[in-house]
Amino acid sequence: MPEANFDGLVGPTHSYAGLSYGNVASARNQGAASSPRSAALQGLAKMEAVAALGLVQGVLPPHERPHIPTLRALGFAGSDAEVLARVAKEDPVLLARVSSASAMWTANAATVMPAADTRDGRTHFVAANLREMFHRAIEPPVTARALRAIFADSARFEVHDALPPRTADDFGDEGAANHTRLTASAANGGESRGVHFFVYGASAGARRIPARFPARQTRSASERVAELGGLDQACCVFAQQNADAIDAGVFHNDVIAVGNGNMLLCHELAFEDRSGTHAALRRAGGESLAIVEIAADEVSLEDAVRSYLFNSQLLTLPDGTMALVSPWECSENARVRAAIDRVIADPANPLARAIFMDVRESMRNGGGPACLRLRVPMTSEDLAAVNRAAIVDAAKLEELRAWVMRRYRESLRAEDLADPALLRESRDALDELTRILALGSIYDFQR
Ligand code: SUG
Repeated sequence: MPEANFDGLVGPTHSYAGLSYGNVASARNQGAASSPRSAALQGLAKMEAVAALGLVQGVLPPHERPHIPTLRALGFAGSDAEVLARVAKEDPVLLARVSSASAMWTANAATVMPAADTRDGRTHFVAANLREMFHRAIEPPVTARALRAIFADSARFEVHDALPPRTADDFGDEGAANHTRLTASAANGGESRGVHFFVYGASAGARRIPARFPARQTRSASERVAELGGLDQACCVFAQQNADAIDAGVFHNDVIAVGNGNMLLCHELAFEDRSGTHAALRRAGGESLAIVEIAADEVSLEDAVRSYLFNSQLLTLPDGTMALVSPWECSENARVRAAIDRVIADPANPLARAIFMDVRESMRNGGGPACLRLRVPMTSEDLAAVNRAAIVDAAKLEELRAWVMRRYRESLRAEDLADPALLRESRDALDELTRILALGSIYDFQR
């Protein structure tokens, strides 16, 4: 069975607050009006398109925002409305931070290590601590609760809490956005054994680190994640991301490389040690691995970041061929489009087709198709143990679309985040969603 994709449903407070330093789209769109409703519908349309390819498509819920418990922990007191009024007046940036719908990018929810590869024969999820950005660092507890509500069978699944953010060493972890599982053939599901490729931006012994923007993932975090999952060292490859790429806006590895099955599609400037990284992958992955590289004179780093070519989803279809689900922006850039056509035409790799999707609301915050999904390789027995209410079919998609149309605002501006009605609307929406997805009480306001 090909791996399943769990997409993040965009939350009712989706906004553009310029919160992520080093993410050029987030900075560029700071202050623009957003459309939570369009954003959520675009996400649902992508889920529908992937499900229509014959793949298992799941959904992960948005988080409760604005997150009042964080504000109370910072000393804001009174009724919820008073807390909102005070923070809006004293610290509007903090209000934007606790209101971000950033949990939609579920590639940052966790790292997934499937049963076929782990010591105890169970699938392990390690929630990402996302400690580099305050607005994201408040996600892990609810992410872990949501994953536990969906992957509840402890005989098959274990969901670990996020790594403690700072100890003697620095454990910044951004989840699957810096982790790629490769297999010996296009078969990427839970039956195949995999090689785990961890890409970090900083490590104690790094020769170079980015000069301008933060390196969010550390090597020590990747190593702890692999250990928690119970991976054999022999099936792990650790590599440093190119510092210049981070400084050009590649804040996660999944903005410069995407791998699936026996194919890795990457930019020439993805890794600090290009040939050493390729050689290590070939040693671990074997001769069947197709490393498809895009040269800088074919697609510049700037075009890669603008189009989000490498944030396409690379999917194995039920017939064993691969498809690329790319952002619409890739089809609008002639050089990027030509590069995709070249790779499809090349018989030396399994890519057979590309599909272009409109996820512009997410793209404006630096989140493409691959950011919006968490991959979970499973066997059909694993799938039978998953909470089925979180798997989408035509009826569930219709129900979710109707829920969005009823509950989400058409447009949102920064000043709306202080509106107590928005908080109420969001909680009511999420309360209903936990019933639609049979999640139980995962939100603080429900406990
Ligand atoms: O963490 N943007 C997200 C985008 C995450 C993309 N994920 C992957 N590459 N896997 C981030 O930078 C911007 C929010 C704002 O500015 O309002 C934001 O959080």
